[in-house]
Amino acid sequence: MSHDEFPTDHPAVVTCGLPYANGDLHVGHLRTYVAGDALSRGLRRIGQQTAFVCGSDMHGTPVAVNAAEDGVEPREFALEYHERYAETFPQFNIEFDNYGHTDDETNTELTQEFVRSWVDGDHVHEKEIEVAWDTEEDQPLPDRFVEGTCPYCGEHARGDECDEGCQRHLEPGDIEDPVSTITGNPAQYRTREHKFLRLADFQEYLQGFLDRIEGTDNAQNQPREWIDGELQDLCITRDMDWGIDYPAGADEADTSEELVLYVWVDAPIEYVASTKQYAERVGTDEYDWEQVWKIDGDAEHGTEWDEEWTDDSGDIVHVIGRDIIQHHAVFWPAMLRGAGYNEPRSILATGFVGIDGKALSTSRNRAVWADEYLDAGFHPDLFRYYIATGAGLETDVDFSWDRLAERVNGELVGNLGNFVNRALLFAHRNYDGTPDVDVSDDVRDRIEATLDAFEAAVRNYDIRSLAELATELSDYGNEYIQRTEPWHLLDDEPEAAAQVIRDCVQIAKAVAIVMQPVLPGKAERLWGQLGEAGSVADVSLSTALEAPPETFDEPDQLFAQIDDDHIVELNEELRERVEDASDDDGDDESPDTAALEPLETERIGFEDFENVDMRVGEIVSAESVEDADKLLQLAVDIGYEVRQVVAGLAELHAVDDLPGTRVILLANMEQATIFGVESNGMVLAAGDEADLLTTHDDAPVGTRVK
Ligand code: B3M
Ligand code: ZN
Repeated sequence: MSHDEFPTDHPAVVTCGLPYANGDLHVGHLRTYVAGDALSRGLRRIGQQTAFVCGSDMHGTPVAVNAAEDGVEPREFALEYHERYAETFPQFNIEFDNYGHTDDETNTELTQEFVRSWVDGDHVHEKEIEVAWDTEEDQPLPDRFVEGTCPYCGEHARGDECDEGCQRHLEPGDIEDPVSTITGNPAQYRTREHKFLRLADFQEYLQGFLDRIEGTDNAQNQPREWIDGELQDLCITRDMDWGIDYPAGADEADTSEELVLYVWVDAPIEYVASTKQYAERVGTDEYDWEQVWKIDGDAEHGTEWDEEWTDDSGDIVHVIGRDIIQHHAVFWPAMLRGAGYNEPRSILATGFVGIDGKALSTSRNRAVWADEYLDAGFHPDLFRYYIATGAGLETDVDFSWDRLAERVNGELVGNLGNFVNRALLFAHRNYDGTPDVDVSDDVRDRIEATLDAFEAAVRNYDIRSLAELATELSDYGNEYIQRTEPWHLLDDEPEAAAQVIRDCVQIAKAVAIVMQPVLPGKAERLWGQLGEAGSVADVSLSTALEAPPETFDEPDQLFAQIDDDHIVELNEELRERVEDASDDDGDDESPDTAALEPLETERIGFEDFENVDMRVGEIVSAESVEDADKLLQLAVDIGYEVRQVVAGLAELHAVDDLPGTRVILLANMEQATIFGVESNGMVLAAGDEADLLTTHDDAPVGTRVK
């Protein structure tokens, strides 16, 4: 990794987290891939040699569990999804230079090579551990075959990750109150021999690494807490058939024969494998994958970092979802270092995507699926624009059909599309193309400023700013046309009219170039409307200042208005789907009592109840709590005072909807400090969706609930 400013004179690789080949893609997945795709297009545009690679994650229990549910072999099951993903990504203009999968030969070989290097470097050891076991089925329960309680935060968790709580990785045996997902029985523990990567060997190295990496703040800051104490060993094997075999003969112990490698061993190595496949396809003279990934020299299996290695090595940029930061910022760099590989230069961890102000939930079918979006007939670039500009990369962003229509109609149809169409139509009708005058200094300066901002946004990995450049520029163009009214100048001041139109055609050309990373399909079309030859993807940034063709045809509209009826229909479909899913869950309004918590058998006296001071309150403000995905900090007015309260509502309620909401506050709750924020009371809510308790008439704020 070098820290030279992009473009460096070394090759770079941008990777995206590998989707598990176990289900349909939805807008939550797509956010990360759009960001990775836009960044690689941006890097290329500023002259950086870049490969953009990814692949399907075929192994592990995420695939095995779902394949078993369908009664299909995991390989067959995963391959089918892999093929579907390979088709879906390009439909969103997400164009990987190589899209591989973890179950192929390149990855198998590389993965086993990595493991052998760790063994040679003495970073692997074997030990006996307790693994969860289903006694009825008489089989081990790795990872997603077991569920229980997270030992760190107490939330419901999967065997290997606290997916609903603190997002930590869990080691086999960590989970409390384990239950088999196969039979629903409480799991037993049994002793087994497993292989471990000694992460503690890399502790100091990792501290240095976290100081060096670039990218989103969450990827740099969250792991610091995780590497504070001594690092736990990482169990790299599993009792399963499906996966890459632990390399035979890598060490003396023979227990390894029945073991496969943990899915998180071979998954990130696919980043290397996919880059290698790309290089082999285009020729290693053209793209040197080893320069990107490998370190030459003696220190191959050491645990130190040497700045000198960075001089000539390539740049690795990982774009991932924020739930897998620990794997990428802690385990992965240790895995790389232990095998003599280069470290990532940057990690960009994207926030989640919500649906209509609530958390996306595939089990509740509250999701907008990739195919559904395409079937609705919308151009992929509209989604790309929406998701890239909706929030900063690491912030959660909400998707709703209403908002999509609003943003497309306002910003793409009303602003960008309107500007380029006005400019090109006027130019075509009156000058048959670009008027024969020079661009004015003001417009040249404005375009130059945009090009500088483009470079800065790419260098700062600021996808949102990058995505906003085109509409900012067209806004300027619209304002320019509006102010100068060239249609009034045509007869009396033809030179002035020609100047305005010459400028506007130039602006339209610059718009095509800067919009391309995020709106690649539409940019290509605008490029054609300008009469330009070739692809807009192939030109350099400075082409934006070169004169557009002298002649071009009459342009058509770049974007079409999304109509209300269509949106009403899509909203209705989504609502019905979510309702159907909750009916299936027994989660409707007259719930099946089996799904309810049992009634408390012990009675309390009235005095006990009197000790509980509940008040009618009103939420005055709501904001997120740093590093705590589920929490919100609320200010609740309870008449006497405004209380600061921390509540687990972040994934269930939209922050903007909360102010003004009447709630019931448990006012004499013990004070607590949660994620560093003082909480002075508790907002009452019912059920998994945090249905907030309220009043139904107008009892004033501060009234006691009795
Ligand atoms: N397959 C998907 C996830 O946990 C997982 C990513 C692997 S990246 C090397 O989001
Ligand atoms: Zn947890």
